[in-house]
Parts: sequence; structure tokens; C-alpha cells
Amino acid sequence: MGDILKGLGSTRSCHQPNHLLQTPDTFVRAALPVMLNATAIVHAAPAMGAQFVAYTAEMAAGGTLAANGSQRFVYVSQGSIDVDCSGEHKTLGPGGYCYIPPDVDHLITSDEASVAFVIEKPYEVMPEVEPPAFFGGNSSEIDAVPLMGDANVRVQMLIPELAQFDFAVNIMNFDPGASLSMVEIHFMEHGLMQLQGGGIYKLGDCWHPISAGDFIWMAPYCPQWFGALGKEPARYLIYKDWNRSPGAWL
Ligand code: UGY
Ligand code: MN
Repeated sequence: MGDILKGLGSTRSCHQPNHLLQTPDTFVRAALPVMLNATAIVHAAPAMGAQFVAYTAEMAAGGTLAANGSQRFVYVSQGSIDVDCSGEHKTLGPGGYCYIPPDVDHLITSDEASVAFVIEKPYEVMPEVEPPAFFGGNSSEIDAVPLMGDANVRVQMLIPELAQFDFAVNIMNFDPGASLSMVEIHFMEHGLMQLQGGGIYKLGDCWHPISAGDFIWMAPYCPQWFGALGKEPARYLIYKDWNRSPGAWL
């Protein structure tokens, strides 16, 4: 979209009761209380109906992000960060990620300008299940498994499929022209960061062109479908609440 149209109030961003498409031209930056030499673009928060928080942390060289009591998932898209979690240490470059358990003291530091996508969610305890421990890796080391037998749509699970974890983070890989085989409607909500390529996302009754750098929130039960367009693969990182009963009273 041309700059002239942007100047006249036009954007692909769209906020509906059951979804948000947030495109980079509408990103607003604000430092969070636990940040130094860093700013956040907050994408999803309870203020808009989400049960989790998702933000992009833009960290200058020497920037820090301290603990806030929440469990965290951190995915690095640019630069390099160091994570010190109660004496355990990891250095993460592009594609690197880590899981940080709730109520654990930790400090995230960047030695160079870095960008990380952060998810925070209150941990839902499960009786007789030990809470998870700190771990990390790189998405390039995770197998890509065909989704429902479709070799053109492959899923990488960045968090192990264990009852300890109350959320999942996957990378969905679409070959050009590939699409989800069905319109999904489910009780879980999603936070999605488009990492590469683009296509068309159907969300509720809307059809949105999307491209790398866009963020999407999907409310529970938001009808959702994606088809990849263009000549390069489309990849997105997607959060969902997972492994817990949909009824808190059960
Ligand atoms: O895991 C999921 O629910 C995923 N297939 N949803 C999506 O890509 N919109
Ligand atoms: Mn889904």
C-alpha cells in the first residue's frame, strides 16, 4: 500500500470482535516496566480480550528484559540474546527460542540490536503434574511433520507434547499454493507472527492479504483458514492454549 494512502488513514490492520490483524505500519512502541534500553510492540493483551500477552521486544545493544513472574516463551528473529535463568545460561540467535517457567528469576540481555517475539501467560497448574523446567533450542533443529498427511503443509512443534505445558507454539510451513485443508473453528485462541512469505487469511467473515511482519490474534471459535500465495514458502509462528480442560470447573 502506497505511503499516500497510509497518510490518508488507510491500512490493512483490522480489529474485529473475533480477531485482530496488526500490520507494521500501525505498530506503536512503548517500554514495559521490566525493560531497559528496549521497547515493546504489544500485539495481544487482556485489554483486547486475549488470555495471554504477546509482544515484540526491540532491544538495543545492552538492552535488558527482566522477569515479571509470568512464564515466558521467547523467539529470536534478529540479533542475539543471552538468557540467564537462575544460573542456567543460553545464547539464542535467529530462530532460537526458549521457555522460561513461572516465578523463576531470570534476565534477558542483548549484546547487539536484537528483536524477539515474547509470549506470556499465567500458568495453569495441573494436579500431580510437575511444572516445566527452563529449556531452549533452535527451530532449525525441529522436525517438520506433515499436517493431517499433507506434505505441503508442515508443522514444527517448538514445545514438547507434555501435559506439563499449558500452551503450544508451532511453526507452520506452507509451500507456495498450499493451504489449510479445512476452515478451523476451535475453543483455543491463537497469537500468530508471520515470519516469511504471505497469502490470504480468512478470519471470521473477513479475507485478509497478509505478509511477513504481520501479527494476528484469533479469539476462541474464530473461523480460520490460510492459503499461501507468491513464489516463496509462507511460515508463521503460532501460539495456542493447549493441554488444559476447556472448562475450569471440570
Ligand atoms: O494448530 C492450529 O490450530 C493451527 N492449524 N491453526 C492455524 O494455523 N490457524
Ligand atoms: Mn487453529
